[in-house]
Amino acid sequence: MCGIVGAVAERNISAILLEGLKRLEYRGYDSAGIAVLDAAGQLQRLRRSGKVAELESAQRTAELTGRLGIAHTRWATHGAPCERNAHPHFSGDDLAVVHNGIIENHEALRAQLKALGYSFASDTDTEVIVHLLKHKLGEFGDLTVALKSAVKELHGAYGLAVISAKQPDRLLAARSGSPLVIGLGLGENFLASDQLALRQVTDRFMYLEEGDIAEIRRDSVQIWDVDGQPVQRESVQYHEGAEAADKGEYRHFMLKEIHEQPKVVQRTLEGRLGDSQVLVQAFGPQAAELFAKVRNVQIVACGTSYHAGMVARYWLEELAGIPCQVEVASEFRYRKVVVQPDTLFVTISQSGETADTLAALRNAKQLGYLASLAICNVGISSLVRESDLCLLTQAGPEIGVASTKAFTTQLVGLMLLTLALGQVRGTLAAATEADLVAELRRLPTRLGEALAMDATVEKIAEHFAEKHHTLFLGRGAQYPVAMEGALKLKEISYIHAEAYPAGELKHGPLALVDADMPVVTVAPNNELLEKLKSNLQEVRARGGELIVFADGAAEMENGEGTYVVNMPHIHDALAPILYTLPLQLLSYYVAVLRGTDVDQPRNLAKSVTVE
Ligand code: HGA
Repeated sequence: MCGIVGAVAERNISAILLEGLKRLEYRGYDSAGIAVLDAAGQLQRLRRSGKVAELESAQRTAELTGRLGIAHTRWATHGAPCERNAHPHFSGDDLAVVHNGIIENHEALRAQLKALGYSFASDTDTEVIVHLLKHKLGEFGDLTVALKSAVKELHGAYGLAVISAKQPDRLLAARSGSPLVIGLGLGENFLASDQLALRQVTDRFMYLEEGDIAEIRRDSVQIWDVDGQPVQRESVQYHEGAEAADKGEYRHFMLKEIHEQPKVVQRTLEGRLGDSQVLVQAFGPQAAELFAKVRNVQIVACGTSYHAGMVARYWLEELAGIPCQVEVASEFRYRKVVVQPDTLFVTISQSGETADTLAALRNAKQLGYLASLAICNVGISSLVRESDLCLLTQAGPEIGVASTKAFTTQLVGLMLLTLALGQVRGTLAAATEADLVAELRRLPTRLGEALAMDATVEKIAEHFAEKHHTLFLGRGAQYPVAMEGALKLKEISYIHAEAYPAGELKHGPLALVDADMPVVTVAPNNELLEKLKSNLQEVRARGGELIVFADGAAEMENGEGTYVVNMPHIHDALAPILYTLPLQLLSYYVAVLRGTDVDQPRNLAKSVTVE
């Protein structure tokens, strides 16, 4: 969601801060701001509503320069997305703060601070932090000591960066519930909410942990843990992936990420497949022992990751014979859950910082689940750190807000889990596992074949450009694929799209079908095909236009109002992964035709780190 960048150096850091913001913009972007300490020792601030480009063009005129500074892209939670509410927030003219997260006791703090004479210039929860800090500074004199004391009074979630004109030698950071990473340079140091922002200046990073406070100077970094004890955090060096924030030859990150899927699926499989079996240790050293005890699976996730979980339910029950429940995290976390004995609690999240999913995991830990497992794309995330086991999806950084490669690699991870559980519990025949392992090895090639249909799908997109509503249909494990297809179309083209299990059509939604309501269907060649074909007849009989992605062997033909796209043949169990691709391409090309902001759709943000 929001992004933070900070720097303390001997050179002018304004351009570094702005470049960092651009790299973080995919996370949230209703306004942006920067504050630097200028040569005269004054804090200078520039803020703009809208995108970082607005701030950048303002900076061309204002020319803020300085060697110490902080910057922020905001995705509003408290107060409208306008310049007045954009970060950095100031107390007086010498103290500035940027904040990711939510301060839950902001109303009480605001009342206390007002009573102390502080006046507020914004409607944000964040502004209480800067005035509280100012107050503590008056009491303690030292900025670091003041911050340590101030955070004790904050309830909720925060990642903070702080600078003061009175102590211009340091950049301060505090983390609780919102990630922060220090970028280590030579004679200069940096701070960001995501290392991607800093790949332009360093490849050495130090991740802050929950409750940490850091004092970052040009030539030193000091960290205190949640108990106020000095700690050393390990530094890590990255060698590849710096190009991830670059669109390359593609017009949008989303298209680039769609086309990366054969490669990243290959990566997700690497080191996890034996000759004819899944390598159970890929889930961690204690996985085999734990998996042998599993009698149920509870999956919890949000958005696209929830759809991945829904597909996995079909797999777990059919292939591994394990009962499985799937629920959205925002519901699960507030429900009185009755836990079946020996249930494995599985979370799925691209970022591993999704607030609802993290909260669900934390609740689950009190409820007596057998163990927790995270399927996640970010190794150094809270979700991974707080789970007993994890499987990293290896999708690489995903910049497009609408998830694509994160979803398909999650599905691959969940298929590996299904096979591992079936293997360890003896519920999956060795021959079936060997068959599926061989199919998984062929999967990247099949995905490449599906993507070669790019131009065909682009043509079909023309049917949607003027439409306002669409239905997506699927049966069995293709129903969640239809849900994901509908979500993608909604997210980036703003066309209203609903997904139904095809058999439900006649129980209501058929009333909506007419010539203005295209119906998209995914139809692999499985035992549900004949039933699906009848459902499609029901649509044609009402004049509805049909777009069908079907296995070549399904023998479905183009006809009036029916457009069939023949898909490469694939093992039925892996069909949900393959059939996702044309639906991603379809929403992409519809969005391009409608001229929407594909990579940064309105009102949405990438990793949803607030409730
Ligand atoms: N609560 C702050 C920051 C919001 C945020 O972190 N969004 O992801 C605000 O509304 O400005």
